[in-house]
Amino acid sequence: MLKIYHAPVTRAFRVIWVCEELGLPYEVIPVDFSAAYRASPEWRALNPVGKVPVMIDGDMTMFESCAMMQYVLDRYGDGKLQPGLASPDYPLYLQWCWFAEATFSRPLGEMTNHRREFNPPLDEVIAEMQRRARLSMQALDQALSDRPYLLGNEMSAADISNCYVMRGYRRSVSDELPTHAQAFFDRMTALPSYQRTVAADRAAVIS
Ligand SMILES: N[C@@H](CCC(=O)N[C@@H](CS)C(=O)NCC(=O)O)C(=O)O
Repeated sequence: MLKIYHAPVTRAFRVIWVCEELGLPYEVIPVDFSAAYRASPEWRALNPVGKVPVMIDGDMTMFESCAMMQYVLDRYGDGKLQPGLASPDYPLYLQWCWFAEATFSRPLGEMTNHRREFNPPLDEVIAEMQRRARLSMQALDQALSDRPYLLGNEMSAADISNCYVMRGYRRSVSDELPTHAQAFFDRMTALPSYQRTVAADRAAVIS
């Protein structure tokens, strides 16, 4: 069974959601998110840069949440939640999957790191990161202006991945989303798989 090392609200949320949507069994292993534990040799052996998450499948260990998502889809997804290589939607799928982590998530993560490392945080750094995050949100809003999901009528893992980042945007930038992005967020978070993911995420606490 897939073992997903996770701390509440962090990035394995998207991997758990994909598993829930596929009906795939998985086990969540709560991780101590303290800087001290993440710097420990034990955790660094699993994630050499001391970040969360990590996933183990048999004798395979990997980090990077979007790579995990793609691994799960390719190995266990049976063609669900992603277009095939020959589909005209395939490049768009890659674009939005990479966008979620490489572009949209980036200023949000920098804001979190900055707040953690600098006390008080520099207002101009936070304002610049919010500006960048807003630009990404506008790009998503525009893309969703004529379609329910990023690729059209079919939901894909690109939607799951970006919706996860929208949660962070609501916490760190604004809980008011532009019209189409809000409709998308409402549609995605009404899914039973989302509700089950929220429950699994909340339960990922060290006992
Ligand atoms: N690109 C990585 C980013 C991992 C990441 O930044 N994880 C956050 C939690 S969501 C973390 O561990 N932050 C602690 C830090 O960067 O010091 C992924 O998608 O897995």
